[in-house]
Amino acid sequence: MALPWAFVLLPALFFLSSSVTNLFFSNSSSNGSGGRCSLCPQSPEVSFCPLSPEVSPCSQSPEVPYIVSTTYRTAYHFQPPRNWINDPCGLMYYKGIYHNFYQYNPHCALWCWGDIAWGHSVSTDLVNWIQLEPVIEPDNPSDIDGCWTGSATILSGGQPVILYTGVSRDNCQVQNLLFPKNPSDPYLREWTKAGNNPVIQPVVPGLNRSCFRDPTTGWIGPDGLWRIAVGAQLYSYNAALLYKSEDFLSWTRVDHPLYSHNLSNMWECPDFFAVLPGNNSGLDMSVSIPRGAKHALKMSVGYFDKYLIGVYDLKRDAFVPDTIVDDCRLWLRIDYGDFYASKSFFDSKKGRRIIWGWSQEADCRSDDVAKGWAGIHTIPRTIWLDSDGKQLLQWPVDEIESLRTNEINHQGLELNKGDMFEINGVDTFQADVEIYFELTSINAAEPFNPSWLLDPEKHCCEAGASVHGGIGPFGLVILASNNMDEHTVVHFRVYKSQQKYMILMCSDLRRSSIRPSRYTPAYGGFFELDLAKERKISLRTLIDRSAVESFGGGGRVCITSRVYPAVLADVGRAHMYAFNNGSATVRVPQLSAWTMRNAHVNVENGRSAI
Ligand code: DQQ
Repeated sequence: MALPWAFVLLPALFFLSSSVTNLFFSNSSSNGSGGRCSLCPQSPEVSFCPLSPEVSPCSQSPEVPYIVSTTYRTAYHFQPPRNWINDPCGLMYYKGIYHNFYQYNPHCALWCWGDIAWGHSVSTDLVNWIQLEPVIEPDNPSDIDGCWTGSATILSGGQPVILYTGVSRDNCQVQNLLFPKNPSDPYLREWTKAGNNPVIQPVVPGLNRSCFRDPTTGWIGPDGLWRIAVGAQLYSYNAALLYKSEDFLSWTRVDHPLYSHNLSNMWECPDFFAVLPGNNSGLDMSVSIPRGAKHALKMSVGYFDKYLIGVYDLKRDAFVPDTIVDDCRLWLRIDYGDFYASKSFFDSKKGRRIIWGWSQEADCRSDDVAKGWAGIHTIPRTIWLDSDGKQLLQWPVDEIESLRTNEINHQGLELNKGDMFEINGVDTFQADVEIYFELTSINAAEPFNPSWLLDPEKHCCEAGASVHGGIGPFGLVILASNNMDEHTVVHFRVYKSQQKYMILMCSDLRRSSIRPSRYTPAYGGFFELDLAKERKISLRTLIDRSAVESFGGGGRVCITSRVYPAVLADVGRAHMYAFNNGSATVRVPQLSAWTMRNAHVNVENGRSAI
């Protein structure tokens, strides 16, 4: 049985070279009974469907000491100066400005029934942001209990509009429309709620009217009319319901959904977009889509953002997945970690599609109140379809590289079983690390068991970094204290499945903090790689204090994690290592790392800058 693990560094005993040391794994702290693994995965506290109207409104967050509110605050991820955020809503590029609208509680650091408004920030580079006034707050019968998630669409004449879910009394969810008061203002500071709101009511046979929300960005359908999809739970199935309109004002439901499924939980925050296999240029859904394009349908379900690849069948006006997989546990995920409610948009400035999601805190609500803030958005990622047409790839937008400084490089390292190579010279709490692992042989790959695909988190618990394998585990140990009682591991393991190779990537948080009551699972996902052709597996990890975003295999598996190491608060210094604990030697032909500077993210009073 795989035991919970702890490793202790004994450099004097296993010293190999000036910088590569041997890794000594100890399970002495294990209780041998599954220990922390039995807690993995745990459910985070916040659950959204159905939302309970009994959640009481919260009071103003108390004044907290500066140190508490800043220790785990990210330095280059998107978050407002204070209070709660969740889903990214209407993202768009308009008149030279990027806009991020988001679910926001202007009153405190908790999600509270009746409080949720739309925050608004603007940027010229997707890195530095200025916070503006919230654009909408609940003040109307059609959104009196909350202005929930929605999307922006730029209409054919260039005019932006927003559709969002309003929660009216008794948790009845409806769709509302917003217009900018002054479309010539590139900052779009003020918006007006349409007089005829709600423009879509929950009147569908069998619809649960408390599970009818999160309209997508509009696209042009086969008849030249606008289409949107809305996430819905009906008595016997879950769906992205389809609506059409000529003018975006009056909407008719199409008599069949865009797509539906009878097993999974409610589909929140659907997203529907076109992609070209092997081409990282984005496609604009409000113009005609070229031949050969495929479509991706993403839905936020359970605790993950899942997606299907298929085609938009113009005759049937419906999404048809390339492969029907009944068990939605097997659906691919945009991110295998703490990442939810993502939304993508077409960036007309650079001709790419960008996606980002919400990463919620994994500490306690009382910590959030003490910090005075909760929730971040991930780094915006370019998203496109792999050349095999089967899976989406993601990579942090290039703009984020403008924050890189103090570059360090290593070439030609060799990591034998048990080796650790310390990466020095960068700020280990704010870093961007890119590393290639080259396999010296693929013969030692262990057999793959397809049942692992059903629960990759469980397999990451069982096959942790201390469990020796054939090829792997190898990867990065980050945010490590001197005696290793705290550390986070991002690692790979290679398996052979008939003629192909399956790579497991884990982001193991089980030892990420000695503080109690954090949510510390081992996240994981699998991807396929043709190792007979390409022997290198890449890993890029962005570390930003309490946020760790990792991209494996060129963006095939992405895992976002939230960590709260005591070493960050108490010591202010941590270690970072490349390691190998598999029997096959792994080469590192290239390792680059940078310190990441602070971005200018929604600094308070920033709005005076425009
Ligand atoms: N968050 C919003 C809902 C959405 C959920 C409420 C997903 O509209 O379904 O804040 O995180």
